[in-house]
Formats: sequence, C-alpha cells, structure tokens
Amino acid sequence: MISEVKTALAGFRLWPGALGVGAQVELLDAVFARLETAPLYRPVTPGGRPLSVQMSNFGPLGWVSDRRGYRYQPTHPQTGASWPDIPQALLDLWAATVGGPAPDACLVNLYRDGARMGLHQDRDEADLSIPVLSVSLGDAGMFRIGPAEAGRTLTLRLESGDVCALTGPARLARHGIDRVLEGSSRLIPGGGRLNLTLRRAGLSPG
Ligand code: MD3
Ligand code: FE
Repeated sequence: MISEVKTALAGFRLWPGALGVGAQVELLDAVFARLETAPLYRPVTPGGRPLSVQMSNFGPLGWVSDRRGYRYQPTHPQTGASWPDIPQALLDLWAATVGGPAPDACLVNLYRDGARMGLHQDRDEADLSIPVLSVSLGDAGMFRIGPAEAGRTLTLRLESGDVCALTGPARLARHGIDRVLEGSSRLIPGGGRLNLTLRRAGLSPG
C-alpha cells in the first residue's frame, strides 16, 4: 500500500465475512421490522438537494440532514416518533470489536437505483476519538477511503457480511461509496445495499 495512505488509514480494520448468511438474514429481519415504525426517507442537503441514499436510524440519537444543517436528534423527522432501539446483535458486535462507550446511534443507509455517497468526513459526533463500526448487507459497494485532508485514496469492495471499524487516525478519513454492484447479492428483497453504521454521537457517560 502507498505509505501516505497507510499512515492515514492506520486504525482502519476490516473483517471480511464477519457475519455468515444466517446472521445476515437475522440482522436484516431485525432491521426491516424496525423500518416499519421508522420508515426510510431521503434527507435533503442544507442546499436543498435530496440525497440519493435512503436513510433511517435506530437508537437514542439519529443523524439527520435538512435545510437547517446536519445534526443528531432523538426523533424521526417525518413521523416525530423516537427512533427504534438498536438491534442487540449490533450492540454485541460493537462490544466484541471496538468496545468502550456503547453506541447511541445506528444510521441505516439503503442504496438503490444508482444511489451513491460522495467523499466526506464524519464529524457531527461529540467525541471524534470514539470509533465508528460499519456493517454491510446486500449488494457489494465500491468503498473509497483516503487521508483526512487531501491526497490519494484507496478503493475496496465491501461485500455482504463485511464489518469494518474506523478507529484512531482513520476515524477522520475521507470516505464514500462510488457505486453499488447491482445484482451481486440476493439477500435484500428488491435488491440494493444496506449499510448500518454504529456511532457514539452524544457525549459518553463519565
Ligand atoms: C470512515 N456510510 O454513513 S460505511 C456514513 O457504506 C457512511 O453507507 C458509508 O459513510 C456507507 O457516514 C460508508 C464505512 C464507514 C463508516 C464511517 C466512517 C467508513 C468511515 C467514518 C470515518 C471514516
Ligand atoms: Fe461517513
């Protein structure tokens, strides 16, 4: 790997195939059950453009975007209801991988119909030293990651069942999803790629 990328990405950990097919199906069922009460929607950017990705959240706090900006809030912007709880399997996965303060936010991203996510940093959380954990389900996605400020990026294919953690210097890495390989998985009815990201968004206790 190119040294500059390697330095910036120290702390990027990938567990390919961490979830077997059975665990993927169980997790997907838990996710779809919760999406009945917290429906997917397309947030708009502060500039007023709808994101191509459909989103929802689980946990005490959910990431939202609208004309007022990006933030975490306790309720669904369309229903006004509290977000559903984070599936236990995800809390267990967090404890078994990154540990430390428990996650209080699980962002659900569904990529369908050519949806993508441009290069960005995740910096809306109160404590940027706490890791992010990501679980990929369904169609494979071409994931791009590079140094925080500028410079060369690295592309890798995230498959259904892959888990990755962003800790240390990688926590502020720029990253995005360039494209989804439609039809590469049969896991999700109707197709698409579903990504679950666990974060500590609010201040951690203590
Ligand atoms: C690297 N999601 O929700 S997951 C996001 O696949 C987001 O939906 C992508 O970027 C997705 O913000 C990528 C992998 C990931 C998640 C969080 C990160 C990579 C990250 C935080 C810092 C650096
Ligand atoms: Fe991100």
